[in-house]
Amino acid sequence: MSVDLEFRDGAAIMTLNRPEALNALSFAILGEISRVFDKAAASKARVLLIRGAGEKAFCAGADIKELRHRDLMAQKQGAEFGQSVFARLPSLGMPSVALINGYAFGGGLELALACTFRLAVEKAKMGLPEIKLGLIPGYGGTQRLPRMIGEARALEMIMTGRTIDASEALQIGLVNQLYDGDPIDAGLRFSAGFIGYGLPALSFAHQAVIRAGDTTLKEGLQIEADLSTLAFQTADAEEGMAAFEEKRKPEFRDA
Ligand code: CO8
Repeated sequence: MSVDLEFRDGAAIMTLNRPEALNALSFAILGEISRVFDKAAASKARVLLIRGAGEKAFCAGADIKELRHRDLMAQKQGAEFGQSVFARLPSLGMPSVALINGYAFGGGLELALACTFRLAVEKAKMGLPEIKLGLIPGYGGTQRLPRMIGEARALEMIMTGRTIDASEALQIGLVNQLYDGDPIDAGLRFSAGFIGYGLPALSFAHQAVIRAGDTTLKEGLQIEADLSTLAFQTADAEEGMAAFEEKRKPEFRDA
């Protein structure tokens, strides 16, 4: 049982490595995920790819066997802990991509929802089945899913616990793309679409879009104006605009 981290071609690759329990998220694993986030953030990686070990699952959710017989405060702290770990993703300083190679249920789907992007294999199955356990999502699902796919569809998924397949997930905008073959290769291919741009601008774009979900249009436009102004202050912006005028390829330096 571990969370592994390796680096390849500019990517930090985090693997939930507990295939015997379909990579279920014990509280210890949540702690390990947070430590891996620290290491990825301190590295020179330009994207974080997240995958599950084994053939069957990305992650089957919170470790159900750990959730029983805990008092009220422990349950609340458990939800807040998981939420706080996943909430770190948008401010890691690099985009993140969930590679959904099989089941992504409950907390596993909630981890994927907190990533910048999601790719899935054709056979992937996704859902928030907590209602079947007498529960509701606790790691951000009730908040991020409606922002991503709309309230009616999110309520249907949450209140019926229905499992959806990859093609439906693609159709409703829950995943960005389907892939086949090696997940890391697929993640790297997808990341090639943005990995060469400056990390500050990528981060500002991500922050502006994420924060839109927390606020009014008026305030959101102010956030956009502020972050756009901040982007102008970077050396990368100067380089990007100079390169346009000089008809050459820009060389961004993340500064
Ligand atoms: N937790 C613990 N163990 C799990 C989990 C899980 N979520 N999912 C699977 N496992 C274990 C099984 O117990 C089994 O172990 P064992 O061999 O020791 O019995 C092993 O993984 C393989 O699982 P299955 O034999 O069930 O494999 P199948 O291919 O038959 O079925 C499924 C796969 C459909 C994914 C099935 O395992 C399943 O339904 N799993 C549970 C999915 C689920 O309900 N997830 C939501 C969990 S709740 C949640 O995420 C709430 C988050 C917020 C909590 C906040 C509070 C702190």
